[in-house]
Amino acid sequence: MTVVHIADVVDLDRYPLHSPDSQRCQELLRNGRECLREESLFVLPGFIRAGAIARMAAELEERLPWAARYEAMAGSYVPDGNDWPPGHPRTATHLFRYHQVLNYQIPNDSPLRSVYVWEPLREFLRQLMGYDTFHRSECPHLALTAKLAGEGDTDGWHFDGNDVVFSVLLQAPEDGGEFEYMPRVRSDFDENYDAVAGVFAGEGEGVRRARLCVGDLNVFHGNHTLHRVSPVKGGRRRIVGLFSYDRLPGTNFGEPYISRLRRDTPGVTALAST
Ligand SMILES: O=C(O)CCC(=O)C(=O)O
Ligand SMILES: [Fe+2]
Repeated sequence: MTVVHIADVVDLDRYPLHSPDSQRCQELLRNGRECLREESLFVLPGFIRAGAIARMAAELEERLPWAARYEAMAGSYVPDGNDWPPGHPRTATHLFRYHQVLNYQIPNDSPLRSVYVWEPLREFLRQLMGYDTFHRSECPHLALTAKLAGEGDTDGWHFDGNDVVFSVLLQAPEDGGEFEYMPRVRSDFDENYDAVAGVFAGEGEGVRRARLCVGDLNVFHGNHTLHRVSPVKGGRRRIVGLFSYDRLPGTNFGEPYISRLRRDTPGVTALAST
């Protein structure tokens, strides 16, 4: 097993998260909180060093034959158990299709995992979000995961079920695969269905397009911000690493998403999930 040194993976000169009291860290926290408040998106450019990115991308591409395939028309919301009338944004479905390398398929000595389990990053993100507690997910499938999107693959419009998503783009496609989002379209108090329906209808006013850059760490408020990844074009896959944390310890994503992955992926033996 190769020993991974975090200094070879994360640009510690630019992001000295191991020195949380440093002026630089405090400045990053201040700036990050403001970006999240105003834009719902905070980008740490060049967080991962170029050499490590190449290794991460290659490692994930190697696992493509065993990756789970997700391919479904799915809704934008985590189901709430209510019957919504036809035509309501809660009943709209969009195409989601990509390969997903699951947590248990990513080796322990992977540089991607070394970033995820790096304590200073978890603590920095906790402070950034202003949470009292902040834990890595314990889901065997989705705690640390990567999506690989080839020609035509896409993430449809959706809200995430958790508060924040942390992503690192590891390989950009030739074209397409853009991250599109409508910042804070809803809040805990107002679902703003008319605006959501407007986005679905392609009216797109207020929709932003971010061309994520390889190696940047993106912190994103996905629960209140409607977002999607437009269809990838060309032969080079879009590869993104996704880190999952939660305010509660021991989180496990479980069904129904995992059973869907299992159903769409002949030959994949997924671990039993809760
Ligand atoms: O691939 C991305 O950039 C975002 C993925 C995403 O929105 C998700 O996994 O929920
Ligand atoms: Fe998302």
